[in-house]
Amino acid sequence: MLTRIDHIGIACHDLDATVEFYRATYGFEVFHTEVNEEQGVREAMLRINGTDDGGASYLQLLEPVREDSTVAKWLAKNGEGVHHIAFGTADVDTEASDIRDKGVRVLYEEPRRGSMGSRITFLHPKDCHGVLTELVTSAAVESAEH
Ligand code: V0V
Ligand code: CO
Repeated sequence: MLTRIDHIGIACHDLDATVEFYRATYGFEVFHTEVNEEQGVREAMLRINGTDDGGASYLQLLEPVREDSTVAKWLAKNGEGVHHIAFGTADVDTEASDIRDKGVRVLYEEPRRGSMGSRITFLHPKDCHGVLTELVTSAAVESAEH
């Protein structure tokens, strides 16, 4: 079951300037930042509905750290904007395999490391009516179950 919108990924050229826009305009603060070398991004997570009940969601601001990264390629073609949406689930492995069985291309054989220790995979946008779709199991869910 997909139970929530975990985050919306937004590609930007200048992470610091984009963080400042979201702070000055909406009052959103940075909850977490990291560099994900494998994905080729520097990211800031801005938490929304910031209660501790696990129901929070995030804006994930993404700046490429390599010219050959997926986000750099996307920015060169499209400019800044919404890059992907991510649905939260307690079990990314089962969701990914169920969705693969429906004929949708799941990009990774096994989920990979995502933001804040989560496990993530992606569905091909061409199989999802133009939306790059991520499935994510947060580290909090992982540690509660294992
Ligand atoms: C590409 N396309 C997209 C798209 N990226 N459509 C909607 N949204 C996107 N973000 C379309 C593109 O316009 C082309 O359509 C077609 O797909 C092929 O694209 P391409 O430019 O040739 O690029 P590819 O095929 O080399 O790569 C596209 C895929 C790649 C989706 C395979 O971006 C990928 O592997 N993405 C998953 C990883 C990722 O995005 N990581 C960054 C976020 P036309 O022109 O042929 O019609 S990392 C993250 O979210 C983390 C760490 C986290 O949440 O924790
Ligand atoms: Co993401």
